[in-house]
Formats: sequence, C-alpha cells, structure tokens
Amino acid sequence: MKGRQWERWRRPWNRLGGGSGGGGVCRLGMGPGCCSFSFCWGQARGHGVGTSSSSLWNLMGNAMVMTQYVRLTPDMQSKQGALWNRLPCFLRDWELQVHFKIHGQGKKNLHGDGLAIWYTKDRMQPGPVFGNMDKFVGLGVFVDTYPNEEKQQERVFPYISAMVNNGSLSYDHERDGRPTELGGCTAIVRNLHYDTFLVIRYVKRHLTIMMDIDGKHEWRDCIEVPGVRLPRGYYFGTSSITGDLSDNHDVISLKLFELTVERTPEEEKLHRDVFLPSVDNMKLPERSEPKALLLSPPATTTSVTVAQEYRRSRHWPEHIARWVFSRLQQLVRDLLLSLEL
Ligand SMILES: [Ca+2]
Repeated sequence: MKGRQWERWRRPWNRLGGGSGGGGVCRLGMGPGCCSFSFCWGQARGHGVGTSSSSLWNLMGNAMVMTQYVRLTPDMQSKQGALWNRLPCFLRDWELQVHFKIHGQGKKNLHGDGLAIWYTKDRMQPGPVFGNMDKFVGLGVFVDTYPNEEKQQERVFPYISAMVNNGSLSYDHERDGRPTELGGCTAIVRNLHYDTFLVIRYVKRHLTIMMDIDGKHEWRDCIEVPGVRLPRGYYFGTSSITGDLSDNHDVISLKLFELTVERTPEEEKLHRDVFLPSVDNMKLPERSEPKALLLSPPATTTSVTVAQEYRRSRHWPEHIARWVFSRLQQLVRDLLLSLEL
C-alpha cells in the first residue's frame, strides 16, 4: 500500500469513541511479533495465497487463485468458495481492510448471493451461510446482494449487515438475516468500475464497519456497535455462495492491522478476555435453553432488529418466572387429577 493511500485508512479515534487516551497508533500488521496477515499481489507475495505448505491461507470449494485476486465464486449457479487464514489471531484491537469486487451478468435483482467476512472459532466449514457453516461462533459481516425476503421495500440491496453468534443462532437466509442482525446499511457495490473496500474495526470492544464504495476514497459509516465481546484466537476468513442466481465474488486483498490503543487500569479490568462471543445488553440464547425462552421477533414487524429484541430481553427473568409458574400450575393440576382418580 502506498503511503498516500495509507493515510486515508487512518482516522481519529476520538471520532469513533475508541480513543479516550488521546488517540491510537495504527501500524501495518506485518510487523514482528504480530499475528497479522496480508495478501496483496506483488507486495506481500510471501504471505500470498498458494498451495505451498508455507502459505498462510487455505482455499476451499470453488475458490480459485487468479492473477490479481482470489475468486470465491465464478458467475455460475450453485458454487461456493472460501478463503481462510491458517493462524488464529490473538490481537486485542484490530482492523481488517477488505478490498473486494462483486460483478456479473445478472441485471436488477437477478444476481446473488453475496459474500461474508468472518472472525470465527471454526474455519474451513462449508455451509449455507454465504458458503460457511450455520450456528457459527464469532463475528460474521455479510455483503448480501440478493433480497430473499419479499417485503423488502424498506431496504435497498445490496445490504451490509453484521451478526455476533455464540453458536446458538441460525442465520435466517429467507429473511436476509434480519432477526439476528446487529445493524446494517445499503451498499451499492455491484458492477462498479472503481475499487470497493470494507473495513471492520474492533477497538475496546467497539465494533465499527465502514465502507469506501463511491470511488471517492472516503469512508462512510455503516455499522457501529459498542460492547461487542469477541474472544481472541479466532480465525479470519471470507466466503461466498451462489444459488440459482450468481455473481463473480472476488477478493483482491485482506489486510489486518494491529491497533495499539492505550487502556486505563479500569479498562484493563473491564476488557478481560472472554471465552464466548457476546454483545452487552443482548441475550444470546443458549443451545440447551427451552424454546419458550428463545427470543423471536413478532410476526407483525419485519424491521425489528435482533438488537432491539435483545434489549427487550433484559426482561428475561420475567420469562423464566412465567415459565416456572406455568410448570407449577401444570404440576398442581396433574396432582389434583391423580387425587380425584
Ligand atoms: Ca439475501
């Protein structure tokens, strides 16, 4: 990356609320002692995608290494592909820059399905969520190009959304992931003649997603979620899938930057390592939880985000109390019936 280009990646932390300590320092993640990675053709060949055992990357499915990029899927039906980094990442604060291109022959909404960027516990697990496994553990960021849900007038596609999962939630493909999304924004990214970028920034448990898709070399805000707890030691990857409709989903570069941010002693205590992903003030259901306790959006509202659902879920003790009470009622009824007999 050229110096001038590098400048545009930098952004005052205070504006993002991530740098109470007077601003952070970014450095390219290829430095010593850093688990960061990058492939950018002609610049970081040693870390490029390849078949040698020294490659930091694994390809999966229909993904192909081309001269200047990795093609996750070609513009053909029923393909899926992925690219995964081999090393778990133990950075506390990081920024992933994704240079991608989505293009194809399809007109209007006759193209799909989009691509996803992952920071997850598991890697190389093909599945239905943009080519990756469902019920993943970690963070997924989706560039969804096809509106599956019919009533989607209030939402213009392609649409970027994010989801944090502890392994208990399914991505609802038919509803474009709305029941579980943390937030999102429209991103017109198909068939553009200029470069398109996404950046996922994770600083002090603050998740920020921005995009540069207008050819103006400017970042636009997309998603901002505080209180996101992501364990260290997960894997970065990207994946894509096509169905009846298709597109070329190309990744030109993935660059991870370590972000060095000062923490106060109090923040050090607060930001202790976690073992499962979660979002503050949001209740992720446990796998074994009774169905009655799982939160589902009301049938009448299609635009309620999971964030809103989770905020409501702060009343979960009431749900438990109601459930226990109904069970007790049932037990008493059963007892009375058996006495009558
Ligand atoms: Ca979709």
